[in-house]
Amino acid sequence: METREINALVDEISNHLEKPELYHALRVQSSIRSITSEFLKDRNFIEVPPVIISVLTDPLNHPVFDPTIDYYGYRYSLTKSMIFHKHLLTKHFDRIFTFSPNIRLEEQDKVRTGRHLAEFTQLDLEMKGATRDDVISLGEDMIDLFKRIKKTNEEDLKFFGRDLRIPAKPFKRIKYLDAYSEYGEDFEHKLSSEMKEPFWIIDIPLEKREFYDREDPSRPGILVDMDLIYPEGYGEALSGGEREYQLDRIIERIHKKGQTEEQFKWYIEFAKEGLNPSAGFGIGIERLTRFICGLERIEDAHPFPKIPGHLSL
Ligand code: ASN
Repeated sequence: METREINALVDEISNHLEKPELYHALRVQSSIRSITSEFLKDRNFIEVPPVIISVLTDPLNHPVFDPTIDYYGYRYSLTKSMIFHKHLLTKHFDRIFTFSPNIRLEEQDKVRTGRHLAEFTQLDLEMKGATRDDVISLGEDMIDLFKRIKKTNEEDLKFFGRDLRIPAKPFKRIKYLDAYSEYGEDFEHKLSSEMKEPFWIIDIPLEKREFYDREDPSRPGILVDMDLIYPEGYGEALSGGEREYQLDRIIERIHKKGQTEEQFKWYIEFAKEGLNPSAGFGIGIERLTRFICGLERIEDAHPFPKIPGHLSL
């Protein structure tokens, strides 16, 4: 890389770090971290440290580049999400959460969307024996953090001119297939732009999600899971659901996705020992910051944003 290019990048980073938008957004983000963490600890969740490299990580439902590290002859992936670690933990802990750095080296279609970072933090949680309804109401109660943010970060929201609305509970639930038939392929974006309050998309079809979300035994092909979507066009906030925990179901679902048992051999071995029913979700911290502050682009919610396709520090 030429010195000229390095200097341009150094200038770009310095300008970004000086932006008042970043300063105010990070103050809000700092409150989000402490308020959500306090909220969960009050409900008997234990915070666990994140896993950064592992022999097992989320396959995701969309293609990304897969960075791996060869270490003493073993192949580790960088964490795309801690979904499997969360599920394994529910064997020994009733309720856990973690602020988990996720690396998702997105492809060309996610370059400069204003919503994607190749490195972000997800507040990921899981509850043993919980149902989707349990985690939906937990999510709705957690969103009450808006009330505290409005007080604690009054100055910051004033800077952004953001009049943050406190959503009424329960949030609206819309079935995936209903949304699809009314609004077509692009339903998430259309509904998000139209709505004034966050809403749930539930009952996502099996082929649209990873193998670990639980298929409803009474409605084959439909999962007991959900996404929370922000209003005003901000798009997806969180995703989660109930989990497959029985060995035969897990194996069947891996095959249905066209994936191999070899890919998930670690998880399968744990499933042979027995896994618990559980449910949980993960919410992106930078996207939450973006929504609360009303930021146009997610870059302003991170001091060193990894914008897909763009060189960053
Ligand atoms: N955290 C999500 C969940 O709990 C999974 C993901 O990030 N892909 O379902």
